[in-house]
Amino acid sequence: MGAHEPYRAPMDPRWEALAAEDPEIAELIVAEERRQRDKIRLIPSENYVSSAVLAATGSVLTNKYSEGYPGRRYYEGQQFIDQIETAAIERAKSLFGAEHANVQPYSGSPCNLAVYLAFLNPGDTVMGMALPHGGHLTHGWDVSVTGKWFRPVRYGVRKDTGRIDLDEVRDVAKREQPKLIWAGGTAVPRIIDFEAFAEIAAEVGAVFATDMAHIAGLIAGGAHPSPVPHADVVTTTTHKTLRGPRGAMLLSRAEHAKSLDRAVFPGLQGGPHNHTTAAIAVALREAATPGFATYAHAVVANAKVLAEGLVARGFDLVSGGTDNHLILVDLTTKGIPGKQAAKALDRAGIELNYNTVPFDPRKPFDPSGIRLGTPAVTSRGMGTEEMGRIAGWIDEIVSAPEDESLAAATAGEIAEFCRAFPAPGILIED
Ligand code: DSN
Repeated sequence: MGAHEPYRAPMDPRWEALAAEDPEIAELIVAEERRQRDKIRLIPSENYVSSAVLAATGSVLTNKYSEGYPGRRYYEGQQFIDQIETAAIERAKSLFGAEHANVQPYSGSPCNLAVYLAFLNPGDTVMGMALPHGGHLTHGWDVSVTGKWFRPVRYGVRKDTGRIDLDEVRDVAKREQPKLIWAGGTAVPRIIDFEAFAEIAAEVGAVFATDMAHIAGLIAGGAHPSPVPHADVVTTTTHKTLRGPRGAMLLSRAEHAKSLDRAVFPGLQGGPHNHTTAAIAVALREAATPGFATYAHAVVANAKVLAEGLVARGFDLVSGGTDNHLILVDLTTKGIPGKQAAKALDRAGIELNYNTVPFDPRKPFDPSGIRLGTPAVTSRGMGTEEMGRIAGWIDEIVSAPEDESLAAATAGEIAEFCRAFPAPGILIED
């Protein structure tokens, strides 16, 4: 075990095998488990999956190839894999009310690429939210293949409100005639008017795609409006608010099923990751329970209270607050850059992102803001009372980012605080 901390394997023969075979990696995994236990994790795209989801991802399904789709495979031995993938598909369709689902995309970016391959030719125009305003790389940002091989045009938020300006969206769409319009993003704290986007897309004859990766769990739990009735295609990762494994899904109208399926396989991918498919199925079953709906509503309630706690302490929130799980803070008025704040908070036991804010004069690698959210803390049972405490800790550290003794004392206090809120899937005790 060398110089590392003492390692206590959980009572699981597979873990014991890992510890015996490769103690270096075993120790690092356990160290990460301990880190996830002892910190307040506020990265809005992260969560804690259940032990059931973890068990499925760590299963023998990783041994199996299954190119194709259930009933139409290029490999033998699919007796059980077909049933697993079919269960995942049916659960996805039922949970989100979709006519078609594809659960094979490896993750969010390849999932979004499948939309391009299904509907566009290279050089066609794609319209998405600008990355610094909260969009995603794959919605046509310059450095992404989607901005290099297609012609990107963009919309953003208004400077005075921090919210999407639908008049601007309509103007850009009419002027640029995109073939594909994206809604959704990675730093959007407000509800998106999916119906209005669909109307604009219909006016210009564009395909309307929504990337609901951040909010999929809130939608599943009934705590956020759904894009499914309005969009031609909806993409999502499965590991954010939805609380599944690292994977992705496409949902669409039946008319687009064939072209999307062909785009995923054989257009972009080979064999699906069957262990992920099984874990997606498990997560979707969990997401259909009343307990998940309670969680989804609590995520939003917690975010609102955390946002209010920050506003009360003089923080400048983009759009003034939140409707979902995510809060974007412009730290300019606090006189500290986002990265310095995020690093100081991490040392103090609070993990969040440094992030650009709309119209940010600073560079993306050293921006003006921080991005935080409540999915993970809600999954471990923290409620509105705890959000007030978290806002207080954030304020203390951001006000004294170089005070290392304060950071160390706060980290200890937070580790102790976290012990009262056992996290799903975290078994380590020492
Ligand atoms: N990496 C994701 C996020 O953190 O929002 C987006 O791809």
